[in-house]
Amino acid sequence: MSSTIQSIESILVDIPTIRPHKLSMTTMGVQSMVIVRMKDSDGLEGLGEATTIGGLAYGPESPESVKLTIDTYFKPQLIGQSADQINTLRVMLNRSTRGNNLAKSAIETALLDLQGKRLNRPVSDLLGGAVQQHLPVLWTLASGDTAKDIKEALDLIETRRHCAFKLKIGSRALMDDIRHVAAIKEALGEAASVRVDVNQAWDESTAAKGMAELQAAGVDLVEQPTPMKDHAALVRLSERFHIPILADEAVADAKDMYNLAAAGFSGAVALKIAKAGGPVRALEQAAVAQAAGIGLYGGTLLEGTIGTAASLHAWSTLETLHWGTEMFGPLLMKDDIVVKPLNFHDNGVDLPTGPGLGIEIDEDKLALYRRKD
Ligand code: MUC
Ligand code: MG
Repeated sequence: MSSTIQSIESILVDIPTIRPHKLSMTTMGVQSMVIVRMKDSDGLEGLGEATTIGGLAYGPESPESVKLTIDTYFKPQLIGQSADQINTLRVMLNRSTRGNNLAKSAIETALLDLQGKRLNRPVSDLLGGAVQQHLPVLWTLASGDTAKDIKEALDLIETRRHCAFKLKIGSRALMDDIRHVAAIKEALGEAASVRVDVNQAWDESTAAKGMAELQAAGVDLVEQPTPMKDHAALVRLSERFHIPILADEAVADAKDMYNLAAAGFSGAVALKIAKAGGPVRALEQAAVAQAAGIGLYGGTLLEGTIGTAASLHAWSTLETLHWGTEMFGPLLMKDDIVVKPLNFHDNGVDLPTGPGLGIEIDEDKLALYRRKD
């Protein structure tokens, strides 16, 4: 007899960041996550996480709305169902609920963790097996201060924690941003890869000027320069410049990926389990991108360790991550709610081992950081 879902708890957790993290749409001083604890009739527990950036600044779901969606809409449908029928449960939630992919991702992650624990296999095995055990991870420089960013990067290069950097730009005047990026690229030199993320802040003509300048400065990749819904602008810019574009907000799932590729886009895509609605859906998107010759990149919404581990299990099954990953979320936070943090070293991170996600909650830390009503 298969086990059934007995209980689902969703917990809001707030952890301060190590420094202000400045993006074009918000500055983060704290990261808020929803942690899902799903128990089955055998007493096993699956963990899931949903995270976003800056409340409602980044996308239409907030941590609070994710909690409400899970508690009010998903929980009554899921309790009593077979916990191992992950595809059936995904179809059920997709039929009953439009969108809300962050909440769906947290549930799919908890189901995968539970299944892995039941079968005594890591989540990567449930997804076909890991091709790589150590994944490259970049770091985002987003203090907003050029000298501070250079110092931060040089320290990280020295300790071999990271050798690739993403700079968050788009909130200042174009040439101020360009000077900031060019100074950092010059200080770090050829050995470090420097990329930028504009988070949709430019219109197409600003993007054209910006991309020409960034190309000349030796930047490797420009992420989401223009508004997410303007696929035509991304296509035109990708035809016009040889510096590649990374599509992020423009592409949430396999269907978006197909539409953008069919419109003629070339470049790369940031896969995110949260955008797609879970690790399995993110890998469907990866398959479409691969078929269209679009480069892969393991993206984050700055998840904590649970969401980061779930993403790593998915990305580890991909043969090639052309642009590596940015799964550094736990390092941006001052503390963690797990017993054994992920092991970041040699410009990357180890895939956690053990059944399920390979992650265990630290109950004291969870009690400390959970939001008090
Ligand atoms: C984004 O848009 O890519 C990923 C890294 C980071 O610093 O912000 C996120 C979101
Ligand atoms: Mg981005």
